[in-house]
Amino acid sequence: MRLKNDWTGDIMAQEIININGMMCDHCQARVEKAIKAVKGVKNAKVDLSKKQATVKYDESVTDIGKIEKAVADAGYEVVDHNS
Ligand SMILES: [Cu+2]
Repeated sequence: MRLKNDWTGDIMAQEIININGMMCDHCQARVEKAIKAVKGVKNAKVDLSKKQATVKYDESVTDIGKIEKAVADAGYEVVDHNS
């Protein structure tokens, strides 16, 4: 999904990533921190009950593969993502 910012003209990509292995608030915070640490990510929100991360990022800087790798490197399993 593409989001255009009418004020700046920036186009952000938004993806929802389905993640397995998050058990508690600690896991949620860890995944969110890992995603936000990826250069080009503008925002990340992790929903523990839905097992999903909603990520907004600049496609000219990063891509979904790098973001998913960051989740995996933090110790969690990426199931898939919805464009
Ligand atoms: Cu946990």
